[in-house]
Amino acid sequence: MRIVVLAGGIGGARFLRGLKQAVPDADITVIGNTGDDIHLFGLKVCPDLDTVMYTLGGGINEEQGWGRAEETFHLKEELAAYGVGPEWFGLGDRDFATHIVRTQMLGAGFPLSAVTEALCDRWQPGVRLIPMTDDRVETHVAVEVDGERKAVHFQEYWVRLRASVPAEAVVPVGAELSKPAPGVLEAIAEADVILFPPSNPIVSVGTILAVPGIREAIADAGVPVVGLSPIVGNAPVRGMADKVLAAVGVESTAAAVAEHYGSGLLDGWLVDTVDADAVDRVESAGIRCRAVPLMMTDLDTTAQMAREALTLAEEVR
Ligand code: GDP
Ligand code: FO1
Ligand code: CA
Repeated sequence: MRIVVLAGGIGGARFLRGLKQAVPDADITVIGNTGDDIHLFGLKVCPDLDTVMYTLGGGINEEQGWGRAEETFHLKEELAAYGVGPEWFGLGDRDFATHIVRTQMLGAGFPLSAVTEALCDRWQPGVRLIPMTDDRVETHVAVEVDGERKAVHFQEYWVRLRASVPAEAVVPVGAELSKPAPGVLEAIAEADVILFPPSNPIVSVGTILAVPGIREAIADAGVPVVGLSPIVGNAPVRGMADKVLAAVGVESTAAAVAEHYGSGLLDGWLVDTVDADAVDRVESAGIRCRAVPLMMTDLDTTAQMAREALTLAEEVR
């Protein structure tokens, strides 16, 4: 079975681990969000691609959900001693090596998709990980700080400001001119099923869908498209999805997120059992819906979520 998954960072990566356990012989292509990417210290950092690569490759810091296990921060401390920041972004020594290799290869002329493949040669994530695009796309968030309206990089909004001020707009800068990376449209066209993991619907899946051609390819693929809600009990399980959903006028409920994707894109939607009363509203929107446990507490529970998603896909096929 050929499965295409549109993934952000932690929510996408943890779901993928469950999917791999549920269907060990599946051919899984992951289209990764690169809107979170940021240039720091002259290096290109791709948080969501790395979170997927490290999580599936066994190198992730499990408690944190991002960054490397057994990490140290000597390089960051040395840079700070020179007064060189930003100090608010925690890049560790082991993680730095990934960004150095990536930046060196990009400088030599390799596209990000080829660089990602090379990095995955080491980590062997067991999926084909492709960035949504080889072009530069950067998610910016419009905020008002001290009466002044300005746009900040998504990482600055989330990591430095901790999403403490309302997001007034979310813009994937550069997306409209970007092209899907090689292999993205082909994977979608050849998929048997397309899954939206419980990733952030605005700044992860939404950014991937903002690359011209990807949304259309999914809608035209003619195969089941099934998503899992990242909103449980009217709140994100972690992160700032509530803030960025508010920026686009969508309430933080499992039903509203399904409606936001819409029946033109989604065939099936899983909500958590605590949101069982959302099922009727989602089905009225023309999207088949089931309530099942959606908390990725351990690998077996997550694998069961993946099986439920594939069962729903068979029902709508
Ligand atoms: P990020 O890039 O690291 O923010 O990761 P993603 O975009 O892939 O996923 C973030 C989303 O995952 C958040 O909106 C969370 O609510 C959601 N999430 C995290 N853990 C769980 C979980 O156990 N169950 C569900 N249903 N959603 C989760
Ligand atoms: N998230 C944080 O909350 N604080 C950090 O200092 C931080 C550093 C970091 C470094 C590398 C990396 O790949 C990810 C990192 N993240 C950090 C996570 C990441 O920026 C965000 O969780 C996601 O992009 C949110 O969607
Ligand atoms: Ca992310």
